[in-house]
Amino acid sequence: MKIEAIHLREIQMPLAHPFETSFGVTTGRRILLIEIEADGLTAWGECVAGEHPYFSDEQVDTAWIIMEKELAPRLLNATVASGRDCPALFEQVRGHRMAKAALENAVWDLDAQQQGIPLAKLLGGTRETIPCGVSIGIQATPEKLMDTIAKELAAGYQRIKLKCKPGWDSNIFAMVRERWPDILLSCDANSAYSLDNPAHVAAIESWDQFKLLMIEQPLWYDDFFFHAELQRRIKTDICLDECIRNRRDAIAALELGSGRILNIKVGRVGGFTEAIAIHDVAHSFGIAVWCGGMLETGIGRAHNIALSSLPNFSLPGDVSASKRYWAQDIIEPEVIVSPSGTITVPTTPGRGFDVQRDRIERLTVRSRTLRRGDAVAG
Ligand code: OSB
Ligand code: MG
Repeated sequence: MKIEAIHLREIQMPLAHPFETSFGVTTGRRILLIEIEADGLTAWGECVAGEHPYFSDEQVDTAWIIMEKELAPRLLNATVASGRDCPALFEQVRGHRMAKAALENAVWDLDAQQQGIPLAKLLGGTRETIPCGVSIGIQATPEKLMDTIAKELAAGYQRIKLKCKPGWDSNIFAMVRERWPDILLSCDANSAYSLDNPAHVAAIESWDQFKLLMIEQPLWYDDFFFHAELQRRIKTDICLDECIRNRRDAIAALELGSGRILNIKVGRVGGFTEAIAIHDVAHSFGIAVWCGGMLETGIGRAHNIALSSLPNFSLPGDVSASKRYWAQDIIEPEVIVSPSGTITVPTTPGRGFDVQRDRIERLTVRSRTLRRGDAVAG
């Protein structure tokens, strides 16, 4: 494949509901979309970098610059046989994995279209449907949270994940467990706790009573060692999110015993090639994985659905219906979840959801096109 043009654009979309985590509140998203053109086809990628460098060190504006100045020119000067060629092409650039993933994933999308097969198949997917959970942000009151959980369970979601932080944790879990003793329930701290704080350690140790499916990234975002110490002290499985950047991290963490479940986010790990490699590492350790979410539009969501169809994505992911996030999504059809809490993996060529180009145009606040021939990297 010779990519002829790469279009970068930023769209802005208000979230249907504000999303609060231990690191802050998000009310609207600034989202970078990538469109690539080759041989009469167009394919899309979504950059999951946030508005601020709070979840990871990347952010929308850094991702834009790195894509524009470094990554897109490299792709436009190369011939690639598949998305698997992108990591080597981008290797000189350190980090910036969310920026790399947006471009690499668009190449996979293009490859699937050219071959006339579903993206899920191209990635090695085997599932016809994927199990879905929801990630529920910190709410203004416990009553609001209870109402939200009731609504999501009624919609069919198979697992409830609660964002937590000191002060919005043990009391909340107790209340939820009292009303729903048996649901699949997990929590995500986004690194809000420290082993240096005895009150934090005592709190986490007390959570075994709540029979949580997992505790996601309780400690530092870049740590394996202290998560292993914590995992030895509790029965509940620790799930790692932020600290797993690549397959070597996955091996290090699983060898150390830092956790017993992995959340794979294709943006966080730099693209589908690395996501598949981490999936395979986890499988070789007998560890289950699930697909995380980053408040994506339908384009990133379609890519997450395809990835979730791989065999070792055996736990419900944070891949939920479009309407949980957006009054109106930018794809057609929107992503819907069945009453039994599943999403059907598309069987049509490529990502399986069309983009609503007019709507994307209207939401665009800046755009830039780079073409083969006039692009120089660095
Ligand atoms: O840690 O999984 C996370 C959203 C933004 C940043 C980090 C996380 C999340 C979520 C939301 O939990 C998942 C989703 O529904 O997209
Ligand atoms: Mg997380």
